[in-house]
Amino acid sequence: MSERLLCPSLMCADFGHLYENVKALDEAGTDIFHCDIMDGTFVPNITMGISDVKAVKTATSKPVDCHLMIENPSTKVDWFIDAGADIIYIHPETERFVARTLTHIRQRGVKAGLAIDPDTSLATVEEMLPFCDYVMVMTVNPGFAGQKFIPSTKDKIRRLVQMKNQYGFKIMIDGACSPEVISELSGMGADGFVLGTSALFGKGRPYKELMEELR
Ligand code: S6P
Ligand code: MG
Repeated sequence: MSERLLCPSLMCADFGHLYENVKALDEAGTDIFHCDIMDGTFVPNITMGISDVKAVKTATSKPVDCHLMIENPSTKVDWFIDAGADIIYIHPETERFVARTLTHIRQRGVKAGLAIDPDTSLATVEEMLPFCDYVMVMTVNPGFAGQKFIPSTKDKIRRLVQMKNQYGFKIMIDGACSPEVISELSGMGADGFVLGTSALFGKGRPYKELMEELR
């Protein structure tokens, strides 16, 4: 089994010491840094923004993703690409022309991803999959860290695993990724995990120790 991608969720980091946190997470073995971008409209919260993404990029040379939980992302993806994003996720519910926006992201030399909410059916996104480098299954409703895992999302992951070789995307999991969830979903064929409060932050233990245990 290939190594799974470990992606710390920086909205859970200590923003008073963001630079040092990113450095420590980089040394601890981060594969991809995950930045949650919210607009207070699509989801009832506001977290990181363009300046934060730029600040993260000064602290690491590892890939940085931007998970856009914002309405009409087609008008804003360039802001995040210009800030240095290496991967951009959009939500299908927020965009009129999803394939066009995913294609635009790729044409700018950035990997394109789709984030699928717990209540968004695979049937409604299947035609979008050929345009994706990553498909991120939300295992909580987007907006907040520290929520409970929604078990019904497992069936969607199982069905996506059967499609991933045909389309060539990686399956990422976002939300309540505890060590137990990571172990179970890795076994099912998920390729990577966003690490928040369930596995990495607020544990009072060094990131390196926790990430080595997860591997
Ligand atoms: C939620 C966001 C996520 C969270 C992450 C937190 O809207 O997209 O990336 O930051 O899920 O992880 P946890 O372990 O606290 O649920
Ligand atoms: Mg996220």
